[in-house]
Amino acid sequence: EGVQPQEYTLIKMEVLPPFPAKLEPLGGKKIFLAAATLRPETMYGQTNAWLLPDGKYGAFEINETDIFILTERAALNLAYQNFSRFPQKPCCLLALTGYELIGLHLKSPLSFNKIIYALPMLTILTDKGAGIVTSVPSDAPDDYMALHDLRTKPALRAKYGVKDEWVPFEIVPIINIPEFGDKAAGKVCLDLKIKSQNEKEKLAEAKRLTSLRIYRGNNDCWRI
Ligand code: A2H
Repeated sequence: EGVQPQEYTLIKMEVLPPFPAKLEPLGGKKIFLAAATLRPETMYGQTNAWLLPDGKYGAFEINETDIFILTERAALNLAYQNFSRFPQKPCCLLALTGYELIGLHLKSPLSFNKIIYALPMLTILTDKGAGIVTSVPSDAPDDYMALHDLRTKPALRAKYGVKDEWVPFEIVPIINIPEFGDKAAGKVCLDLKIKSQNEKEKLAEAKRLTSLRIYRGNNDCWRI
């Protein structure tokens, strides 16, 4: 099998004040966390963003007005698609760690909650997408379990300095899949008795089950 490019949709989530001291040098421009997704139609159900605490990120100048926070690798890929201040050259204004970004207040265009927060997910790969993930716990098993871990493990919240009020209170249902209901990820994770975000194999099966979709011709469900 040859290597094929993977096409993602990039979701821009605007960083809102209060800005952490670390981001102050960037003042004046719009700053976004940028997340890569295969499921842009689920953005109505987004409840937070995920990043890797130990991940290396940068604030990259994209054009006159916008700065994107993502991995260097993603910035390079964007630079080759005309998304960089300088053609084919990422322009990094500031190096950042995921840890420094936890708790950022974000505004996402379609999300039900006006403000959502950047939270830690420990299974993020920094060589995929943007290294930042938009969280849709209604439909994405990884997101559901990472949220479950944060909600049920005070020690995990303490380790990463996550305030209780940053953890989304409710899952926002958006798609009804007849066999699984409108919180398909949670239902499948429960059925498979998945205990944490680290259960890689079971989560792969949960993702397989929740992505077997057929288009039903009404707004209940798309199963493709
Ligand atoms: B998907 P593929 Cl609702 N590390 O978006 C880990 N996971 C990452 C990532 C990274 N660096 N970058 C993107 N992803 C996630 C929405 C979604 C996604 C739903 C349901 C399933 C689903 C909301 N999260 O993905 O390896 C992102 O999560 C199921 C696989 O390129 C992205 O789409 O196939 C998906 O993985 C890209 O995975």
